[in-house]
Amino acid sequence: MDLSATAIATPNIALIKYWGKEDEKLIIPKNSSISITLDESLSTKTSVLFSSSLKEDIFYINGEKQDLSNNEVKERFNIINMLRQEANVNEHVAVVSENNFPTAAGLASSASGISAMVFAASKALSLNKSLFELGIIARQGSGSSCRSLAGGFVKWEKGSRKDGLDSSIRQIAPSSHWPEIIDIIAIASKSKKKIPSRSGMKQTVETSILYKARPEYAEEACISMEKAILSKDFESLALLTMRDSNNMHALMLDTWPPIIYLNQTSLEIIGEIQNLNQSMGKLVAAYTFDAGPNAHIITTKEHEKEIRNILEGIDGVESIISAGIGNGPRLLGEKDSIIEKYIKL
Ligand code: 2P0
Repeated sequence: MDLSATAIATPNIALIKYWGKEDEKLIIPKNSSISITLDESLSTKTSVLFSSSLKEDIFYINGEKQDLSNNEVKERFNIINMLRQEANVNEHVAVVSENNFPTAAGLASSASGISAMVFAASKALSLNKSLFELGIIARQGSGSSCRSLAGGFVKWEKGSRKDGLDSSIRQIAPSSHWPEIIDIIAIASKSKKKIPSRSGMKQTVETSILYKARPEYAEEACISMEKAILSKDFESLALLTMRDSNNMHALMLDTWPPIIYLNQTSLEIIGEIQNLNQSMGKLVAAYTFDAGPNAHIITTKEHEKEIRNILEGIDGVESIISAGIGNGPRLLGEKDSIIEKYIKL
């Protein structure tokens, strides 16, 4: 019996970040986080096939066969086993995934990849799961991926249960609530990051002196951010976003040995966005950086041209991608399957 599905999912950009785990194994975060799910300007397409004609589990990302005996890959892929067990399916699985943007360059490819995989696998297995339930599974593959399961503005609640069953997502508002918002991404390096987020955040929690203050502050920042989103208060959103990015990167620097993701280009972008806001007499744009040097400039459509011009003039900006707010994952048809592109059945 063949069970298959193909889905598209997109990355999310966190305005209030996740950087530290309460439970390493279950991936329960130290604090809640809030993000915007991006539209399909950046996307991951994933096909999943459970079939008795497969002799082993197979996993491809961008045409590269993944080593399922590698611990990191195994940990992430385990979410397929969770779903397979729940559906009482014993067949082997093929998972094939393609990104239309650089993998592991701080553009959250794991978030769109894992959310597309969970979404497609649950559909292939006809598991009728709510977003909240899917979020609990996706979170265990990669924390931030759960936020890509819903569109618009999304909160990942840290929850309070030891088993993590209340640590999942809630949509604050759909994309239609504030469609003017965009994310202008300045690629400041396409190379793979040196320190993976997973080990980086562990090091920060273990060694940073300043980290102790983060969980409480970030929880409050989430409450303020939700209010700013619901009332479409851009200046509050911008201030909270920039301060949270600064906070996280300060903690990274305070980690021992220090973790530095920002480069000279990133710092220049911070300065230019500060200059722009100052010259406008109000906050019209906010910078935020994940585990990499690429800048995400959160702004509204009316400022896109001006900000692109500024970014184009900065040394080291390799390319610029604009993305709007997206609607979350969607299912594609059978003819869109990419399984046979890489696997002979
Ligand atoms: C975020 N990042 O909130 C933060 C900001 C990077 C910086 O979530 O260990 O790949 O798989 O749960 O989700 C990246 O970490 O880490 C991340 P795991 P994940 O978007």
